[in-house]
Formats: sequence, C-alpha cells, structure tokens
Amino acid sequence: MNWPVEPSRPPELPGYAHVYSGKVRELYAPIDQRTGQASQDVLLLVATDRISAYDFILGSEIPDKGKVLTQLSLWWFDQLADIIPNHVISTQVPEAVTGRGVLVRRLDMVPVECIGRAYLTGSGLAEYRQASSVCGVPLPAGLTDGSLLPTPIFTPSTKAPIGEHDQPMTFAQVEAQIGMPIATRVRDLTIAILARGNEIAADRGILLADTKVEFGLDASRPDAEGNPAIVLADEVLTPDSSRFWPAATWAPGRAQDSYDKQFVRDWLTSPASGWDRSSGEAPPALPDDIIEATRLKYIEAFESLTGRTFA
Ligand code: PZK
Repeated sequence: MNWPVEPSRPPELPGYAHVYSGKVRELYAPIDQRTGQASQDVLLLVATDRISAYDFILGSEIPDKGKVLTQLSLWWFDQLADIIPNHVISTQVPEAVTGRGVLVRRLDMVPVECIGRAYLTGSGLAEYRQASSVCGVPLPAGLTDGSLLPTPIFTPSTKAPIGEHDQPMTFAQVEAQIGMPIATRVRDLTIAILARGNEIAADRGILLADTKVEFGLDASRPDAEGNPAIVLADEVLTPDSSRFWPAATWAPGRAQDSYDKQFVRDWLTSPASGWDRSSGEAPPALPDDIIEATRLKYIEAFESLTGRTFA
C-alpha cells in the first residue's frame, strides 16, 4: 500500500519573507536588513520538486525536478535574449535553494496566460472539436490530436486562481483587458518564443507542441518610446509550461508520448495504482521506480535540449 504523503511546505529562508505558494513553486521577498521591510522590487523564485498530474499536486516529489527546470529555464532565457529581456537578476541565492532559486525583478505582471500552439492537443483540441476554432482563431477541418497547425496560433487564457480552470480568451478580450499595443506585443512575442523554441528543439529531434509564457512590465526600464519594457518572467520552455514531443514517434491521431510525466500518468491510470481518476480522491504516492524513471526523463529533456550534462 502506498500511503499518500503531505506535499512539502515552503522552507523557511532566513532573510526572506514567504509571499506566495504556487502549485509547484514558491515566491519569497528579500528582507532589507536596515528597515526590516520586504523588498518591493526583488523576488526570490524557487522551483520545488513537487509534481502535478490530472489536476492534483501529488504527495510524492521528483528529486532534482526543481533544479532541472530552473537550469533549463535559465538556458532558454539566454537563447531568447535577442527576442526579449527577462526578469533574472542573479542565481546567487541561499544555500538551501541553490540551483532551484533565482532572484528576479519584481514586475507588474500582464494578467493574461499567453499560450502559443504549433500543434493541436489538450484544451486546444477540445475547443476545436466543439467550435472548429480555438480562442476565436478559425481552423481548417480534419485536424486531429497532434496535428501540425497551418500556422502557429496565439490562444490566450484567463489567469484563474489555484484550483480553478483557466478560460480561453479571444484576442479582442485580451485587447479589452490590457490595451491594443501590449496585447499585440505579447501575442507577437509569444509566437516568436514558440518559433525560436521549435527551431532549437528541432536540431535535437524534439517538437515543441505548445508553450505558456508570462510577461511583466518593468517601469524602471522604459523602452525607446518611454513605455515600460515588456519582460519575460516566470519559467520558460520547461516541461511544466510546454509540451515537448520526441519527433521520432510523432503520429497525429493519438495522444503523443509526453517527455516528462508519461510514467506517472500511465502508472496512476493502471490497475497497479488502485486509483480511480473519476473518484475525486487524491492520487496515491508514487512507487520508487516511477519516481526515478520520471527524474531521468526530466534530466533527459534538459540534456537533449541544452547539450549539457545535468550535474
Ligand atoms: C509572479 N507569479 C507566479 C511563480 C509562485 C507564483 N518577476 C515577477 N514579478 C512579479 N510577480 C511575479 C514575477 C515572476 N515570475 C510570478 N506570481 C507573481 C508564481 C512562482 C511561484 F508561487
């Protein structure tokens, strides 16, 4: 019997105030030693080893997952630096979060989930089957799970609180919420990031089906026209924010092999787990071999994409 365990609590970090818990990440603010006040312009972003599947945060953690994803995200920020500046200030962080923590500029976050899709799957596929369009973008008939789209599309969604589902938005709704100039720029930036990601991944035999990116405005860095610079935030092009597929086994018409969580999903839905997905019950803890196979998948994604060894 696998006993579910509690998800990890955010570690206490001396000199930092905990400000927010995400599903798999934690946000802190450095405390000014003079004033004792939490910083207004710097945050510490920490990627934990937590993993989610089927809309649950699992009781089991994947060792090194947070470090692998943080190192991958940092590598991508460099690959994208000629397209957009990013929020990273420094990787010099407390020892307790070395490799998984990054000091970042505090931005005014754009309140829209910016999603770009090159291939059709997931919620985009579900919407296409209902409406022959995704987020107001009409698509040709005959597309199936995993189809290459005629052209990459911007499919924004609302930012729902944890536990609620994001809702698709049309581009007109994004314009109404954040204004035409910024809406146009985040759309074009999302598509440019997706395209660069696919160019680089293609050389490694990997397809980038879709990705979610987050942008913020930095009033302290005005652009040429004096407007706040648009800055890439959060993590970028990781298996938690994107779908990476091995090109060799890509076959439209079925669910594709997921680069990261396939062992977890397969085990949870197998008789061995004893879990009924439709029961509403929390899933059980993962067996050690599933945890280790999943850890190796994250490392494989990092090493394949970057050409570096994960130390
Ligand atoms: C910010 N999140 C999501 C991430 C969590 C929650 N540079 C920034 N400036 C201001 N706000 C954010 C960021 C970033 N990145 C990101 N929420 C706010 C998030 C990680 C852990 F708990």
